[in-house]
Amino acid sequence: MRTHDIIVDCLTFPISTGQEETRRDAIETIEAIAELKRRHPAVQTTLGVSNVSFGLKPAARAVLNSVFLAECIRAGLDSAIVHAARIVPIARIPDEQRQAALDLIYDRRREGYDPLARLLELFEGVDSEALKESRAAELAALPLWDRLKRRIIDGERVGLEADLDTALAQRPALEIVNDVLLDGMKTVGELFGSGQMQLPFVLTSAEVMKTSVAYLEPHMERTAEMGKGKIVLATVKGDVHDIGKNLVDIILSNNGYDVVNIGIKQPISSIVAAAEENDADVIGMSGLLVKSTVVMRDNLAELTSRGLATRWPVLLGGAALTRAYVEQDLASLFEGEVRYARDAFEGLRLMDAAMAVKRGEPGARLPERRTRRVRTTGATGPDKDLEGDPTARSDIRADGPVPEAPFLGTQVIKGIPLAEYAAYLDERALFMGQWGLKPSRGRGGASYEDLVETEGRPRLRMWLERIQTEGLLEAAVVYGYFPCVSSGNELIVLGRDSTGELERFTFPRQRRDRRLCLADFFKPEGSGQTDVVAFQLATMGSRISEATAELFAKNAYRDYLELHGLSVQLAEALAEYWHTRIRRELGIGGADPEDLAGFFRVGYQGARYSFGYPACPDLADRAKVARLLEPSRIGVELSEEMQLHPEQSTDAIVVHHPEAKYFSV
Ligand code: B12
Repeated sequence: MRTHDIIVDCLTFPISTGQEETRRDAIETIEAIAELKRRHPAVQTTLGVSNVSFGLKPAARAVLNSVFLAECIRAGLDSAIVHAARIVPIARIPDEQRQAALDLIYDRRREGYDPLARLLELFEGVDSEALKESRAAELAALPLWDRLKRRIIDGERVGLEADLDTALAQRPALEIVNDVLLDGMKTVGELFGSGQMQLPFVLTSAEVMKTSVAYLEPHMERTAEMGKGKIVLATVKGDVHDIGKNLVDIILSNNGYDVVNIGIKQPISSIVAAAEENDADVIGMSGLLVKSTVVMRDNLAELTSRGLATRWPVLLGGAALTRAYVEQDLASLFEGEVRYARDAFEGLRLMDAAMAVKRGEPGARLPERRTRRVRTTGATGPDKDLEGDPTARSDIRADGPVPEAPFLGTQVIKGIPLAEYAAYLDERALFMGQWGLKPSRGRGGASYEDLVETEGRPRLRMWLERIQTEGLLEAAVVYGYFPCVSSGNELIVLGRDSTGELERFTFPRQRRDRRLCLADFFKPEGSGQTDVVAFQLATMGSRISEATAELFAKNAYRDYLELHGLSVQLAEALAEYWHTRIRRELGIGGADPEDLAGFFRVGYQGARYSFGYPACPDLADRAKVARLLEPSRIGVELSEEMQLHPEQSTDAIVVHHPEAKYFSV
């Protein structure tokens, strides 16, 4: 039996009886879980949670069970037996109830205070239904204007229209938007900025904002001073990344700005035309590719040469940019104002500042540009490490065995069931990276684990079920094995009979450290041996792209973010799964790790390098991969900009060498 197949039920007992001998039972359970996981990390644990609250009223049980479950998870609990519908998200439990439950769990009695008595008192006369209603009642008890603002902050729609009707009878629609609703969005921005609110909730707030504005719009008179300002937003030429720009659109438009979102792959001529046509106040450009940073520089140069540099302040955002590159390097070439925005909320702050400047508000200005600190000490004279032959091989072993490929040439696999690769989904990348479930900053806020439990996993289950029933995934792979040899920094891909050159890749070599280069992982030409290389290309198909675009168009912001994020992480999961399969086919899967975390740490033999990443940065190489694999057979095309369509697609070169790991050049 394998250790990780053992599941220990840690058991717990009611702490709700008031008897002295049961007071520490929850603490004992939590400590037992932690100790068991410390001594035997691979052994799994489980727990029937609700026993802890036996005898209490249902409403009090829901709170105590939820808080206890969260504490057990923190201690390392792997699984639990609970009634999911009766577990309340920690973030939604009022502070005093959560505190009383925690005090009861950890037996924090003191003179004049018994947490059990406190909990009973708090739930005096409260039943489960009442608990649900209490939040609604709390909201209803607020004065109208506070209530409307609260609705935006909490993303609470039920009863929204009635409140807006009452509001309309008292104040003009425009005033309601500007003074009340936007004030709510401002609080949302502050909560996000201080780390107390996560992206999905921000988007739910934005949805309620959008619904409110749409409801009020027919009552608004169009006046010149109506808009707070206008921005033209585009992803630059050659770049297909949409989601970041669209998030900026959502945040700005629901904070009162007019956004003209002209889409992806936009040349500067179209951006300028849209800005002129719409009489924009600001231009925003987005781009995730390294190449886009150069396109943005050219765009700024074009604005300068056309005498338009000072006409619009320019905001830039996207993964490959850095603050110093924008605010120092690009700013020094640009006669107008240019600023970097790390995220959509920084974009909002910059937009506020730019508009204040434009309105001539006293003291208004854009934030100071931030530049690099200049190094005063350091290397003088030539760097010894950089000397020598730029193609000299590293110390990578060249005498290892060559695995036998199961076939030579390519194969197409369509309709891969989700169940086969779903296990390779990197949940952390999904929840934190894509869905923005980052732990709340400050004491008492939701931890990452709380968020995963209350928001991440339930939503993930919902989406996985939905994409299955709606048939949104068309997972497919094309992959192949080819004979090959290396020559200096080059990898030469050969025809089936090991003769005739099909493609030649030139990879960069580290200029220091081990002087690694991808070519070193393959047998050198003239060694008398031919090596084998695999290429793979995985896609989620186009239906999922269409479904995400529909959600954005419908202003279903949170759903849009979640489905898009999930679809891109599933593309990664499929690629990871296929790499596992290639290792198995090559007979080198024996070193595979036992757990998923090991996979994400590349704890297996060989590595999968995606083009565009540091070891093989040249995106033009994707054309060679496309010639080798012919991905049109699975409905994938490579665009002129070297991007695969549909976007949820990824390609890679797969290396079998035991020393192959990720490295930067
Ligand atoms: C998820 C991801 C993928 C997914 C989905 C890609 C997609 N279409 O969205 C998958 C797995 C499919 C993928 C594939 C590829 N990827 Co990719 N990917 C990423 C990753 C990890 C996250 C991108 C993301 O979704 N971010 C979330 C969004 C919401 O953030 P954002 O766009 O940055 O926007 C926010 C801010 O930047 C800012 N912002 C953005 N624009 C603007 C504009 C204005 C005006 C303002 C104010 C603010 C602002 O506000 C936004 C919201 O807060 C990035 C690395 C990274 N850290 O960004 C690499 C990255 C973009 N990918 C990269 C590469 C190389 C690829 C591939 C080419 C790899 C391959 N060979 O297969 C392919 C290309 C895909 C294709 N179709 O051809 C490189 C690109 C660098 C380069 N060489 O050019 C990156 C940068 C990784 C890296 N470090 O090298 N990728």
